[in-house]
Amino acid sequence: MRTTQPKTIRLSEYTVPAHLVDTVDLRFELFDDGARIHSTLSVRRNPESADAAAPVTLDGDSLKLERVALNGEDLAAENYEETGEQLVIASVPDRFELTVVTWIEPQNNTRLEGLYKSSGMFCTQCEAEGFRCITYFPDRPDVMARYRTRIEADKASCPVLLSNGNAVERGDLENGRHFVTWEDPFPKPSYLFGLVAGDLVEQRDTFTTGSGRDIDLRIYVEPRNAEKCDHALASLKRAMRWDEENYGREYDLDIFMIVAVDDFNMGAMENKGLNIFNSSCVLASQDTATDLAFERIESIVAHEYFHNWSGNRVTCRDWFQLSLKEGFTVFRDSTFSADMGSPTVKRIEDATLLRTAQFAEDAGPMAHPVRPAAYMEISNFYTLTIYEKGAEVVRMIHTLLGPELFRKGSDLYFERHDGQAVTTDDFVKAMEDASGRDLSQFRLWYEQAGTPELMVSDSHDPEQGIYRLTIEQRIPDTPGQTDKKPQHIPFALGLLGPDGEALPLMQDGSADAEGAPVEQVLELTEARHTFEFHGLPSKPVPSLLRHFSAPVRVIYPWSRDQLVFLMSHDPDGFNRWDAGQRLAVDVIQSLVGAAEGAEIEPRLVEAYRALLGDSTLDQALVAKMLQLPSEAYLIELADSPDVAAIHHAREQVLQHLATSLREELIACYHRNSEAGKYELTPESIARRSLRNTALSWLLVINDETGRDLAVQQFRDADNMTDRMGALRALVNSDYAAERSAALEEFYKHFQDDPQVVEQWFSVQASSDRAGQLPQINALLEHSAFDWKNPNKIRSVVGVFAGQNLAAFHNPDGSGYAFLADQVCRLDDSNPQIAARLVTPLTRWKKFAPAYGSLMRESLERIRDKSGLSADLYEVVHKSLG
Ligand code: 0A1
Ligand code: ZN
Repeated sequence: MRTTQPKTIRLSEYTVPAHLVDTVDLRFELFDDGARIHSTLSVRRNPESADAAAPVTLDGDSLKLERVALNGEDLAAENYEETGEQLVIASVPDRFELTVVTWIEPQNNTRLEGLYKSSGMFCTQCEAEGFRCITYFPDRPDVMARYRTRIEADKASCPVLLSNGNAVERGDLENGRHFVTWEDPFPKPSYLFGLVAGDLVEQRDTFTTGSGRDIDLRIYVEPRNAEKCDHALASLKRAMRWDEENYGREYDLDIFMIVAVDDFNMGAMENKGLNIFNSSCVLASQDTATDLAFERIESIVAHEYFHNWSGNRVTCRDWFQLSLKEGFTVFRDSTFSADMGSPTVKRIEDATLLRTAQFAEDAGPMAHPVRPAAYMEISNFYTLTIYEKGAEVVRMIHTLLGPELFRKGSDLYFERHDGQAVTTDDFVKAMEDASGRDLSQFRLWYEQAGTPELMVSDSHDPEQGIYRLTIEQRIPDTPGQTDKKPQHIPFALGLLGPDGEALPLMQDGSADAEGAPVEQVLELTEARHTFEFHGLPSKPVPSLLRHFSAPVRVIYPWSRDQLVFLMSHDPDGFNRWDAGQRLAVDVIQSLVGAAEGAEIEPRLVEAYRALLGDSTLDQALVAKMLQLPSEAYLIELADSPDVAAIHHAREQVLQHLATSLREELIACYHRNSEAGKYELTPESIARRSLRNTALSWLLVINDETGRDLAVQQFRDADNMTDRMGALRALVNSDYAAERSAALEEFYKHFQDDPQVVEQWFSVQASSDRAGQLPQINALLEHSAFDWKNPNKIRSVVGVFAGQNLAAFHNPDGSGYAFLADQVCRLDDSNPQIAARLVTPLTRWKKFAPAYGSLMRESLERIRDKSGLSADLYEVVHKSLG
């Protein structure tokens, strides 16, 4: 058991750094058995620090210190203090040059923080606090310096040596070694430092900026992946152009590099000029990546690129401000993806993630504001709240200001703070100053945790033709926060007449219907508002919170008739989809715990029948509308959910739909299967999605025609979306022989491709047929499984606990015990991953007591593990507390 509690870091205790660093001169000597890092810093006292006599304090983690020198003179051990976490030198002049030499062992670094080895190459991950695992340094984002980095390594095993900025010198050394020196002219915090050394091939392209500068673009990969870079390169160029056109932001160095690494804790990292990517977020080919993977790669490449301005040129003052860069950058990449494809579909995807997973986080024990006030381990705060809710907050500012004023605000923000480390408040201030709007109440979105609930009620006065809409807001208590103030919420509204026509919104009785808008953004600022709409002889159907205009829950007593009506008439595509989801949720919920054979709403079947036959609607939207709400979402919506009952109810609805619509599904499959060249256009993607949904539904009812189509599609597919669609359908069916044959053949064919093997693991781990615990344990024993590789761990353990919910929540508690075992095992090698994986258990209070108490027991077992990491300590104690 961990006896010491990790220290809590508080925003209220922020003080400016006592010392600043202007330049950093690094020399990396890389060897097979370790690395020596020589670092020379030019340090000066910070005139803004209140503590004029403060010692110089540098952070370090797992370092072997070989030398400390001040202005070139070695310091004797009594002149500095080395604690486990810091190097402190008490007596220093106002300006000095500090040299530190450290020795580290990248080959034994399984935490994947700092400098480590992945598939034989050296690479770094320094956000948030990894730089201190390389050398002693004031490792905080408000210390910005200019870096010069010399890398020395064996020329045969590490022909490629990369770091931030521009390569300024290279040459050969003795003993078959060589070096390259890189210089980054832009001051940056240490978390943006990057280094790569290995045997890599490069794919090159160029981009000409709006002002006519040619930028050298390079993607570095292992030789076997050379053919999988085109999509990322094309995505990068689209992102570069988009940022110029939409934010006026040009790239600022002469070279932009991306490197793919197999072992990576997160998706990717925006190191200045040298983005490092998890291989799964950059490599793609028609044969190996699904449409979803292609879309994901485009958005992550854009995300990391956009950080060059929102994150790098303007960075965070401290880690409480993380959403300053992440929320804004997610908003930017999400708008970019919307522009590249279907905005409605992108909005549906974003809202689904938010409502399923971020709302759950906001209602759980780790709930925190977009700008947290305290943390123990910052790695635990790379959350959906910081990223996704943070992006929603920026989106709401965009909605409130409108596109022109928002652009004025972002221009002002970049201009005012270029080269600085700033706060979310500085961001909001720039938006206020540029627009003249008062966002003081809006700032509560950054300070208060929890998902606001809007209780909506309405009434109609036929005599006066007035429709009244009352909206009350309530923000639930979250850990450490009660009695919250009302927030400023943009609420987009439309009203529909009996034939589905959009009605003019007249809040004033004397207004003229002609000029009245048919959609309006109501601004909620009070706990309760009543809005009146005039000139309405009959009661309209309200279309509430269009486009999901705020990250809130809407509670309104929709009738099933109203939902069916909105599903086919709402001009807002998002709300059409939402009405379908609400109808399906209502139908499934009514079956939870109902007697076997209870009637399933015929209007749901008819609505889906209409959808399957509608070729006039955007097919990408139809494909989304056909997806039933996920089990995770149904669980999130329920109080005290009984997982088995929810799973069963959803299955019943799915089987009923598939049985009733069998003919339509087969027709839909064939209609969307016209032979044709594989394309990555929105239309082709929608077709593949529709036919694979149809296939999966047919196999849910073990339909023989469906089985034959799946077997044939699996064999003949010319792309991974179709091959995986067929495999998934078979794996989730009761056709055991076809399932095993397909799994075996798939593995045989793709066993040398780690990213495809990860998909192969996931499809099994997520399946209630192929992913029961004995099979999951067998996957962990599989020769392709690797406990050191986060992707493999996520694709089996993470997918099982996060997506195979009926199996994970097995009433005997075996799923929980399994997860606890894996988390404990991982905590010793990679605490960041362990602390992420434990998330499903932390929600124990939400579940029906029979589940909750077993979840709690597993959490307690983790709590009692000896040598618990700070990462896991924080998550486990906060969720048990
Ligand atoms: N800043 C990166 C994500 C990232 C965060 C933390 C990491 O290690 C703890 C690694 C990457 C992004 O937003 O893409
Ligand atoms: Zn980011």
